[in-house]
Amino acid sequence: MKSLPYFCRGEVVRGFGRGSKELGIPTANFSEEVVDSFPSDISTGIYYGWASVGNGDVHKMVASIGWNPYYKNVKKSVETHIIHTFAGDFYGEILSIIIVGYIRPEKNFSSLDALIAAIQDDIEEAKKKLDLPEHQKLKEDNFFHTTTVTNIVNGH
Ligand code: ADP
Ligand code: RBF
Ligand code: MG
Repeated sequence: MKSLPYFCRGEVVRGFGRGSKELGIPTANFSEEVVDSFPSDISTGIYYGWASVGNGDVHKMVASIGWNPYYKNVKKSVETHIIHTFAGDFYGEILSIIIVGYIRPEKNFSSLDALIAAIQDDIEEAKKKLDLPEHQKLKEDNFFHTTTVTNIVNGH
């Protein structure tokens, strides 16, 4: 995947409201425009990387890109679960992410519990991978240190 690492910024919009309620794993969704702007060589699947809300701290993240086969979505989505506990929601804020590496393809599951267990494994995998020295550099990237993150900008 030649587009990795992929730098992406956009407003956090409302999704189906399933992440927190059904799964206990909230995912910040990007708008359709941002989803449509993704390069075609970033295939659907589960990824790990870095994320920051507004001008906030940089945290580890896992992201799901695709159609959520378990839910049979018709629209492609890009959803980021930030591995950090926030005080509340941040709809309307600007989320900046760097997609660093690929974990696995999207799968269908026979139960909600199996989907949740798979996501928990993804989170553990992301935590481990992002501790590697080669990935620490991207955490410090200037992309996260622009002083005024006011506009929706795609790319670097
Ligand atoms: P939706 O379907 O609207 O995306 P979710 O249940 O997936 O709803 O919840 C996502 C929302 O939860 C995000 O848009 C954000 O405002 C909030 N949120 C709180 N903590 C986190 C987190 N650690 N990672 C991602 N989103 C979070
Ligand atoms: N949905 C699926 O249908 N299949 C998956 O394999 C899958 N893996 C995911 C992995 C991660 C790390 C995350 C954050 C989400 C994943 N989802 C998957 C998406 C999940 O169904 C979605 O976040 C909820 O439907 C809330 O929108
Ligand atoms: Mg969501």
